[in-house]
Amino acid sequence: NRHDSFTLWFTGLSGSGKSSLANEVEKRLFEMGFRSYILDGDNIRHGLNSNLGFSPDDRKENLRRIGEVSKLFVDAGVITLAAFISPYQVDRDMVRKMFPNGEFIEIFISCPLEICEWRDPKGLYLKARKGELKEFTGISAPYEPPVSPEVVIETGKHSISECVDQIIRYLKLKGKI
Ligand code: GGZ
Repeated sequence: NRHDSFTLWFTGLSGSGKSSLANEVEKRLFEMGFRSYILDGDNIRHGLNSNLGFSPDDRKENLRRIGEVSKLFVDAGVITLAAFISPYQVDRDMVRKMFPNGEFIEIFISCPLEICEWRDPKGLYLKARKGELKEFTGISAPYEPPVSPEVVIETGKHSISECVDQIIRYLKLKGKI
């Protein structure tokens, strides 16, 4: 039933594991017969939102558009997995309000800055420390941890497959899948 679709909103620092987890969750959903689609920096910031940067206003507009796109997918019956830092509580709340109750599931990818910085998969933290990247989340721009996320995942403490299991368990528990 297409009306049973929903958005999984992954929020967390760069390098916390949002995209990796979203990819693994998508695989599991696919195996279970659900259609889903991942929205992330690669397919949104390079296209639809290529005119936006990382100022607070641009991040807000980035997330507003992503919220609208997520709604379209949910309307089409596709589960959306949105993986964006989304550092501000007010912006996440704005997106939450676009959805009926229960259709916006906020997943806080909680991982200490030190671990994200140590992973530094793209070398961005190093650049930010050197001052070559302005307004970098966690270094020179804030990250506000979610006040009441539906799920908290600690990627620094558990394996990827344990983290995926935790999300799938939550979705089953809530009767979403
Ligand atoms: C944060 C930045 C920045 C700055 C470039 N601050 O690890 P990544 O590379 O692949 O993910 C980060 C991505 C963040 O974009 P989002 O659309 O998720 O951000 S937000 O939700 O706040 O709008 C990082 C890269 O873009 N990146 N400059 N200054 N991340």
